[in-house]
Amino acid sequence: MKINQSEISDFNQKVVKDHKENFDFLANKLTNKGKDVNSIVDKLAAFQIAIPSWALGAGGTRFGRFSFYGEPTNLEQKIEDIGILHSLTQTAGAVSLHIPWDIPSDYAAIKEKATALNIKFDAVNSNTFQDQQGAAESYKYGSLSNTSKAVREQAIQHNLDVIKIGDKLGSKALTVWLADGSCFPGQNNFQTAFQNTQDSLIDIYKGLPDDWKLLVEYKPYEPNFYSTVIQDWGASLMLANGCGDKAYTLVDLGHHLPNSNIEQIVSILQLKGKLGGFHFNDSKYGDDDVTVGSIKPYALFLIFNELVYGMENNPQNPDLAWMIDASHNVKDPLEDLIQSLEAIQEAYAKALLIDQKALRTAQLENDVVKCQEILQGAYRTDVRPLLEKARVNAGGVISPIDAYRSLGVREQLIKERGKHTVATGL
Ligand code: PSV
Ligand code: MN
Repeated sequence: MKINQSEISDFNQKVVKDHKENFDFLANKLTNKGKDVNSIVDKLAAFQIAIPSWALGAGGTRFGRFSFYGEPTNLEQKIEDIGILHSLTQTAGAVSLHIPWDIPSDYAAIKEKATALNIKFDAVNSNTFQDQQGAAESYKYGSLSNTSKAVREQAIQHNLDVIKIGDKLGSKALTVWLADGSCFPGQNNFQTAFQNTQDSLIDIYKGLPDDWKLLVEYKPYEPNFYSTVIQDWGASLMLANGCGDKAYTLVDLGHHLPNSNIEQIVSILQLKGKLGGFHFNDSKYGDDDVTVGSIKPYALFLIFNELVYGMENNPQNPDLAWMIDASHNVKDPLEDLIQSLEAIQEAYAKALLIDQKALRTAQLENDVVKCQEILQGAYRTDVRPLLEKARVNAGGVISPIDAYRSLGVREQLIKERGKHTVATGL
């Protein structure tokens, strides 16, 4: 299924009057405060977020999975789904492949499909947290950190293969997330596990094309519950530094212990030029992977405040690979992704409204109350008309969820694909 431009214009026609009134009202207010509204709208339109290839089907928990009708069954259909998201929102212009879940069978055809839908191939993700059918070695006791050289070599080779796959598609980064760790005290020698991981990552790094990045993701626990080899940003940064200039830390919002100050982590990594990628989701307890902004939108805004500061003041930090890393059991995955995309853009827009100069002055004067007023003043602004404008300018719809429903997208997908289809992934 493909949404065409006339369906988008017909939909927009119905709601454009409301949008215009709301936008003009907000644009006037912001202009009076000295904001350059057009430049904010342009920045929003330029901000593209990759959709992971595994998030288009219904997510699951370790207790079960309830499938959703009309799920995509192959990579072509997954790209089509991202095409739908992108034509509605104009913010999902990239896909992040998880290998081996989504190895293209026909590279030329998949590239052609993606190009036609204006979708780029962002970071590719390796998977050494599951055993693959027919594999000689098992990752039960770890992959890049394993005490067995044969297991480490298999895991290294897998990552090198993933780079090759990504290279054929135009990707420029490899994301490595390891489940490696231990479930019981005494099970692992921490130093050996860490050193093995470093050595393995260096071997992978050696196979990285010159214009690629290696993104090292961290996570404190799960699936291992006593220790994880790359447990936090410090471990990730040490490993990245041990590899070289093209290796960076990747922050996933759900990969922190409760109450961690993620905005501070993000800020310091940018200062050091070492923040390479970002996975969006939200959580209440752990790595819950629920819709972005559904639980802690203010925390997301504070993180974006630091990201915006870094993007404007830290030329030593490269452009980031942005990806949504969320999926669960109860929503239509496409509606869920639309909500996540909207929440990301909203937090970004609010962060762009922060008067950085006034904030800096208030900080220098230790005017704590003023600092809070500046942040919360931006946060309390309803920026949705700016998002609508950015979408319309780029050829998208004013309100994506409403359009998705009124165009009957899911019904159409069920008609095309059938009810009982299952997507690859977790
Ligand atoms: C691990 O929890 C993670 O965040 C990694 O990014 C994986 O690639 C992804 O989720 C999918 O399992
Ligand atoms: Mn992640």
